[in-house]
Amino acid sequence: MPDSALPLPHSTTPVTWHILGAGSMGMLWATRLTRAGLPVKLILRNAERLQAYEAAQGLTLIEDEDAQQWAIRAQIPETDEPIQRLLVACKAYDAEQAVAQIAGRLTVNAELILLQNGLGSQQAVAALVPQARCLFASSTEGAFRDGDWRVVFAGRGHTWLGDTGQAPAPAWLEELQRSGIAHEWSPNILSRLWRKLALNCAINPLTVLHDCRNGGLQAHTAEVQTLCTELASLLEHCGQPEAAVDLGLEVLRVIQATANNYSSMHQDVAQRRRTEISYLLGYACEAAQRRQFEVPHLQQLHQRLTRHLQQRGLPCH
Ligand code: NAD
Ligand code: KPL
Repeated sequence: MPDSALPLPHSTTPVTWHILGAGSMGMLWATRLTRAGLPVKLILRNAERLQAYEAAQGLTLIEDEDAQQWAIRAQIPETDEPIQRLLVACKAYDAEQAVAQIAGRLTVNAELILLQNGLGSQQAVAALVPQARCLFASSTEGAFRDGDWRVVFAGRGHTWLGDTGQAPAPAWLEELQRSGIAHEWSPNILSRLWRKLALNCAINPLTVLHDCRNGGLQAHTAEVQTLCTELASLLEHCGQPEAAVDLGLEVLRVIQATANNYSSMHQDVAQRRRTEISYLLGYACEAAQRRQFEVPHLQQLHQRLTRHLQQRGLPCH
């Protein structure tokens, strides 16, 4: 057989990672994927943000006090280019609307990775794009912005990814490995998300109401444990018994291990940013109501937090 008739080697052009939302988590993923040589494109809110980004000439990742800038390509939602793989890195309250803006660009085999904390936004996005495969993620990594287009990798952690449809893990998880993004495929991602939601419900609102670091809750353990007991019953009632196991113990462990930190909700309130309350405490209370399951302490906590936010002129949803 002449050379020209040999089959061509299988083409392995990597799929572009489109990243919707260039905030803390979006930048953290974008810079690490780029560093590994993978194609990445940021989707920014509008032409004004794109212009500001272009003036900055890239994203800066600060890791172990070392800052490196990465010139990653960026575009606006209206760009006429198909999207096959999309990391949704907006806050829970922005995710649905942000995905709606680019829904027309998704290919038939598109995959979305939803990085939002809490629950509720993922289901809303999945319902919006039923043709796409939506993977849910839960992350314990920590990052914050110390300036426009700059992200500080503040806490090493782990990201669990999974498919509520029980489909197998995608082959591109290898790209996360190559990028140094610590991760694991989770066959029961909903259980992980519920567990994290319960942890956040037991800790974050109380740190706001008592205006304290996580460790400050050591002075309120009875209140924390009452919430944990109610949350554990709710998890069992919602078909998530695994997520309920030793919840109270883990909450106390997290309070101790993160004693010096301010919870993410405390930081949001201190910086007068909108919180993700509706996707944490709000979601838990609604789930209970749908099942006519009584959660008086969670409901009272939700009301206290709502009042607290209203009094400070912050959104309470
Ligand atoms: P962030 O506010 O830093 O970033 C969100 C970004 O999305 C912002 O830049 C915003 O402008 C952008 N955005 C919103 N709507 C958009 C739209 N329509 N088009 C384009 N961009 C849009 O938030 P974050 O801290 O990165 O958090 C993202 C999610 O990850 C949250 O649900 C959060 O709870 C979760 N999370 C964050 C951390 C962390 O350490 N930051 C850790 C674990 C989980
Ligand atoms: O995840 C957290 C947060 O602050 O959002 C912890 C540290 C677990 C407290 O709930």
